[in-house]
Amino acid sequence: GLSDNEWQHVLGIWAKVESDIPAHGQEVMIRLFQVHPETQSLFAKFKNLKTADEMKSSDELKKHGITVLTALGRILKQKNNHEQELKPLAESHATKHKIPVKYLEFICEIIVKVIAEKHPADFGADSQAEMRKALELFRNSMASKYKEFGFQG
Ligand code: BLA
Repeated sequence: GLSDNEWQHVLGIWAKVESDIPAHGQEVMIRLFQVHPETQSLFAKFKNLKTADEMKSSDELKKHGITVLTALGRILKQKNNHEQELKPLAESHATKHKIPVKYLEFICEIIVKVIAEKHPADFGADSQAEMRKALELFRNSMASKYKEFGFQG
């Protein structure tokens, strides 16, 4: 897990994300689809969105970005004790959406990049490393819960 000090830094940065969840979420989803187009095909409701402009004007996509970052924020706030918060998410992602762990890696790396671009003064190399560590913890727990739900991920 992370130390108290590391969690304090991670949640301090997350407070900046929360200053505008819709904008951060939108940017994360658009970037994910552009850098890793294969991820877009997992979403029946986003398959029709072709250009960045179409993505930007989609209320559904904006809503999904909010859902993603809100859920992730809740999990991060549990620090090293996210089991209860994470379980339903792992279940839906293992049994219903079937999202490979690799794609979780993709989105986590994009989240770090988007935060770095939007908050360059507050999110230097050390902070980025702490955030990556927190996101890795999240992913590892997802991966091990996936297996409990019979999905190899
Ligand atoms: C749906 N994804 C959801 C939901 C939540 C999240 C809370 C709705 C509730 C549920 O179905 O469990 C949460 N999504 C997240 C989080 C991340 C995220 C915390 O991306 C990242 C930190 N889910 C993924 C990834 C993909 C994904 C990497 O984690 C795709 C590359 C897909 N999530 C996905 C899909 C749905 C979903 C396809 C259903 C969307 C819908 O049709 O409403």
